[in-house]
Amino acid sequence: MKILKNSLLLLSVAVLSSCNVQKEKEAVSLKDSYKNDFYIGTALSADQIEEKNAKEDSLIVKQFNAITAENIMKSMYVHPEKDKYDFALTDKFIAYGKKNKMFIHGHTLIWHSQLAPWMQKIKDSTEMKAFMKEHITTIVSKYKGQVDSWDVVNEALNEDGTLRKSIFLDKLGEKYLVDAFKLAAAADPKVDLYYNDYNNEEPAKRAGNIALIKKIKAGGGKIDGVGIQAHWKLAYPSLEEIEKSILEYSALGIKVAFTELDISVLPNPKDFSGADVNQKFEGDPKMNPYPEKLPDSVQLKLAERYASIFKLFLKHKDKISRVTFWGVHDGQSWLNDWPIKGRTNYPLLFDKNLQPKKAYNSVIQLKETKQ
Ligand code: 9MR
Repeated sequence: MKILKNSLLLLSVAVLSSCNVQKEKEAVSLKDSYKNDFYIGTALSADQIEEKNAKEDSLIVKQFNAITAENIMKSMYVHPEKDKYDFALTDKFIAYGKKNKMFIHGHTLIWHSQLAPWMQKIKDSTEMKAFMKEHITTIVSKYKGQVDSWDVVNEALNEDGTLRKSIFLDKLGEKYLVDAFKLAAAADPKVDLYYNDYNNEEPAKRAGNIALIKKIKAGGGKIDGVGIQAHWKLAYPSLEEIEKSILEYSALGIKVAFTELDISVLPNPKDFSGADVNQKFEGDPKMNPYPEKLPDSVQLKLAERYASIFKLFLKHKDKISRVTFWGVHDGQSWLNDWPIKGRTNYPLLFDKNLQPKKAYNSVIQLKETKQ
């Protein structure tokens, strides 16, 4: 009888503890695992902001504590006509972030791309100056104290580190950069202000970016951080260049954020010599090798790549404010349609069915083994 009682006891202890392990597993999330390190963010589509899919919504709320709007805050949507702003979706975005106690990042104020057609017709410096002042002041003031950080200027640099010949540079000269930061700071003195770009971990562009940040500071602009977009590949950029970037940017006394992280696993047209991007490759099976499923071997490579990147981020967590993924799950990624339309890419931590991938486990495990 006693033996039976003891074995029953042992059995129930075992069942209970395996339930606990299961519960713990379910409770684990990116945002909780990294809560003492940096924010873990995601970019939201319009549908996600409107909570159209309950499953996606619970995944977002469970895993992430920072949000960026993937598109709806860009000029063409928010300021479609000279005298008309459309804040319907941006208001919802802010409300969503507040409701879920998330860090809210504003993307983006001054960007040459996704401009409204009327903006592209701005003809001289007077008009451009007036536009910048009105646009930045209106948007930043409206969300003063609600948006936590802004991308004030996005993608102003060429790959060689020189200034991109954008409509802003064309009409105003390089002073537009410091002016943009001054205008944003005047509208909300407490919000964090960022310069955001891609490939700015590469040496030449990084040097240009550092010079730019110094100029903004020297000109009296307030700049609090640099956004490294981090649209990366399995093999590029090297961890060395990423680490150098973290160190060199933070030596300027600013925060470093990784703002649009994703890792493409597909071949790049540029890998094929003499290749023109686009059309030519559409529908070419060689360029879309995994239309149904990512092979385990590549899944593993992606997991290893993510683990090594997050290991580096953790090493420098005192310098990193936020790591944001460019999308919630693979199904919504812009990389399914760029640089070639209609491919199936696998760049994020959750698959198109919202299931965590090996890469998710590797990022979580890094914290479990560390603590
Ligand atoms: O992910 C965005 C995609 O849905 C848009 O069509 C595209 C338009 O330019 O912008 C994408 O987001 C970009 C971001 O705003 C700035 N950095 C590069 C991102 C990927 O292109």
